[in-house]
Amino acid sequence: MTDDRAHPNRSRSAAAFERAKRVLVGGVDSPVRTFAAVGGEPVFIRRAEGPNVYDVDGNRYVDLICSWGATILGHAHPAVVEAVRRAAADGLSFGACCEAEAELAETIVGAIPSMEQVRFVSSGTEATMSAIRLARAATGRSRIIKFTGCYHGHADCLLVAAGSGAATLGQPNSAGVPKAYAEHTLIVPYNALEATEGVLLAYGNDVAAVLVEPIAGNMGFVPPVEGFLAGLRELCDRCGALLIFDEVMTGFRVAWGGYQNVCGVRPDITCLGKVIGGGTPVAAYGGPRQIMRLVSPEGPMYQAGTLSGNPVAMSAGLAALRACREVGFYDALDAKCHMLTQTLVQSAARAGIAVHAQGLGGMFGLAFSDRIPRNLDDAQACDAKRFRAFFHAMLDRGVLLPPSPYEAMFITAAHDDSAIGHVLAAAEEAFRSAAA
Ligand code: HOZ
Repeated sequence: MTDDRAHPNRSRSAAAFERAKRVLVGGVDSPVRTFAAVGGEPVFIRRAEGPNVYDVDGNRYVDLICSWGATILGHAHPAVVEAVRRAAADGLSFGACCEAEAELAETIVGAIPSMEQVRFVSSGTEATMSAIRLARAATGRSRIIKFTGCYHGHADCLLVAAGSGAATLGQPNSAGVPKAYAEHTLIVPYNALEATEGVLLAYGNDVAAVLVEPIAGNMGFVPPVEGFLAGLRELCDRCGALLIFDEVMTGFRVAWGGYQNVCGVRPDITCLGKVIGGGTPVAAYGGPRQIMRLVSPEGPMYQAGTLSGNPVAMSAGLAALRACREVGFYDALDAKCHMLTQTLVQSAARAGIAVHAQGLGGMFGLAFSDRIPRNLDDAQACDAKRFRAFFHAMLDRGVLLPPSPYEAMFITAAHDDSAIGHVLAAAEEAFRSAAA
């Protein structure tokens, strides 16, 4: 680690933040970008390439945010950039049908057996919001079950006991959500199958859907315990509720298709986002034809969007998935992730810090705790103060982590030995500094 990396100059970022704060709420367009949980001010990114982002002061960071998981090939991947360039030259938006929509949908349904049809939207929030509407349309029921600490975007009924920025900023139940909307959302701790059964039995006739992140990625990285997802499937079947997997983060991120291809549990509806857009604003929901035919124009459930299926975004998504489909892509990513997480744990132990790291594919979490987190209570019991110290020590050494202990971290195919080596060398010093 060279000395010039310690205490880098970030004066232009500071000025950019001052300027932004005058006209943007809190200086940001999404609360997860503030440094509220770690202290200090956000770095402003000027450009990104491969595993790195460069701030407006010219500092380089190995990026472990990776657009919250969206960039799986690395930043500005030549194939994706070229696809975007070509598509853009033919027109940025039509608001009319284009062939790339069906092509991307074919790729998705070819990868995910539970999905026969897809509807593209522009954000994960739209995907989950629409999936719930669809479940309600399909069942004629109102209530949904969601798990504490899971985050499914910012639709009213989902901002209840929410993770991600809502947990980070202490706003798990948002202001502005009418009580009547929130009342339709029943809350259960993540990984608590018995509690889910209790709630389903109590409200069974009125539960439209159980909505779950098959790996929770908004309270760190919390995998399902053995039998949890299969148990949810069985409970939903028993009670006539639909099972919705929010794979906005895990879809094409932890494995080709998503986590459902790993765990073998088939949801009724799947939500996707992030990777399927190759870094552009694309999300989707989908499922069997028999459920999807309820969506307008075939059915009575209305949902629409000017930029849905946008030609540039579809082309970016196609280029990204084409590269991910290469043989060995996810095995290589997973091996790298495994090596990274194991070495980080050893490094923390050398500094006398208890850290649990878990990951799959290109997604992982670091929990500053002496026990493996299984739910939000466990995540909240992690040492936030130590995470803060670690975050800044890493930032000063050229590694950009999500500025919250409640977020998952990501690597990409472009995180080569040199980038991973840089992260590990920085972490060796950062753990020591956080232990002090
Ligand atoms: N969903 C992402 C966090 N887990 C970040 C997107 C955002 O809220 O800006």
